[in-house]
Amino acid sequence: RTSGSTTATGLLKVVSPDVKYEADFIYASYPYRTVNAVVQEDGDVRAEPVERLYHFRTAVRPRKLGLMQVGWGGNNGTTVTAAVVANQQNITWETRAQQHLPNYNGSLTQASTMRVGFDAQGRDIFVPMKSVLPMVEPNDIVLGGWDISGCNLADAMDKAKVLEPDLRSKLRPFMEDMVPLRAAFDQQFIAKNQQPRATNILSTSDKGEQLEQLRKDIRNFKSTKELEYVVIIWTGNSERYATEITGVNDTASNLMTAIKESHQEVSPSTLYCVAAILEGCPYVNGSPQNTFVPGVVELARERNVMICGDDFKSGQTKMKSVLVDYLIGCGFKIKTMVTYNHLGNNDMYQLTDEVMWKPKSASKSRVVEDIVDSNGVLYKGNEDSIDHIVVVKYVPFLGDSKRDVSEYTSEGFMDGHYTTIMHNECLDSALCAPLILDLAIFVELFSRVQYAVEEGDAGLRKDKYSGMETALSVLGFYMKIPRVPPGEPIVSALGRQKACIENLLRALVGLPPENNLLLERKCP
Ligand code: NAI
Ligand code: DG6
Repeated sequence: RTSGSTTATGLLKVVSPDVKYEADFIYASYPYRTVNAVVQEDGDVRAEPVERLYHFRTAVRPRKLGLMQVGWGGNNGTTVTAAVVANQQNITWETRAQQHLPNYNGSLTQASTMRVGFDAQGRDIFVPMKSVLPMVEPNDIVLGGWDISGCNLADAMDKAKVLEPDLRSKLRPFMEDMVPLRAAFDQQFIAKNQQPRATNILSTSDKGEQLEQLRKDIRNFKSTKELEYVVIIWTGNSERYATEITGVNDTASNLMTAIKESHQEVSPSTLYCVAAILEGCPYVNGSPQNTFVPGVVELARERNVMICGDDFKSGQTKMKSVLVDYLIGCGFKIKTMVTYNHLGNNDMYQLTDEVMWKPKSASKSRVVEDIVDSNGVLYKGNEDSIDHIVVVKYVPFLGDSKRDVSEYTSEGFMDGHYTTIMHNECLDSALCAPLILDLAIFVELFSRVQYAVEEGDAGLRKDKYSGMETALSVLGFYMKIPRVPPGEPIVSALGRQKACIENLLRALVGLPPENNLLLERKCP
């Protein structure tokens, strides 16, 4: 390798009059430069650069973090747990190919780096992402959660068949005492084929009582494990949509009444989420259902608790949000995207139910809309769109091994066709598990961030520090359909999403956004 770039192993410390590292907080003043644009009647655009001065302060000390997974005994839940235990205990395992060491590959916080700048010799200096700001170590996360299945985590991990047998048998002694809490269950919301699993459910079907029990579970987990902060992540089965009804789930207070009255359109996932919010715990929705009905969004804002969703973006969709951005970004007019995948895990089994498939199908289909809309040169209006086909099939023999085949056909120069065919094979849950850990780590970090802001010309001044907006769109990188605060456009392109995370981390320590200009070399 000849690039000469270096990845430093220590912590990043920024030296600048705009940045102060104190015992409790890191303070950074950050000029945010953006552009106000107006399309005029004649089609011309008036663009006006504007600047705001942000003052960030980030609490220095990561808190002792608990992660409660809803669906702890599923493929994702057990894979997350197994990986944390294997890393904590430094468990190695053999396959016929080699001996393996535990790691957190696939995680941005643990396995990616960020460019800081040039050194005196003109070499790029990188640092691990986790050394930019103090973050919780995944080995220190305390795990727990609920599942409708009462299997202990060792048995559940064996059933999931994601990890190698040698590793599973070494993990067994550490995981067989881990048993999920009883779950809030409503058979109306998941497929009938899941009902045989439902052996570990709360004894009451009254939703008000279920909510109280879930709140108690969170408080018990926090106190018995002596935790300072708990994040709750839904990695349960993908539910059907709840019907959004005026007077039922449209406002926070109507939703609370609907829960008390055990209204049939309050889903279990909404109950977990409301329990989390009322206990001041952020909630991440890893599936596509509408857990975040308007009443939940309002409640989260009222209580200032972060929410993040919807539906983990782990495999084919992630690739899609790279490839479509690349093709359209380079001026190719994609005409067809035919994307297909098959696998045989429990998640896919339950998606064979047409009603449950609906939200997942919508989630997988909508993921490139904003990228298409961003190029009105190629796509002229709503009728001019892509034939986007999404097919999934259940193939039991393959278990968690997922295969996806995608074909993209675009019109290139003078309408010459450009066809790309891709085949990926992966372990569905091994792709998703690091995202769950990253989400817990980032949510904990961003809940330690506060800001004040001033904008001279606009007369904007927010002197008192406050937390970020509760819909954590900065984590859109991890989501098929990112939840955004009111008025913020959805961004799906993976590169833009990753840049958003990196540039926010940079801003919090007073570094300018990475602009890739390298002007000091081009125009010295
Ligand atoms: P899984 O089917 O193995 O696990 C789901 C678990 O949720 C099961 O153990 C089930 O018993 C439990 N469960 C169902 N309803 C529950 C309730 N009301 N309360 C508590 N537990 C409940 O599925 P897997 O593969 O772990 O995926 C989990 C979720 O993550 C699915 O909704 C899936 O669509 C979503 N997802 C997964 C991705 C991946 O790459 N693995 C990517 C995107 C989303
Ligand atoms: C069917 O594809 C099963 C789904 O749950 C997916 O595994 C999951 O949504 C991941 O989807 P993608 O499109 O990111 O690979």
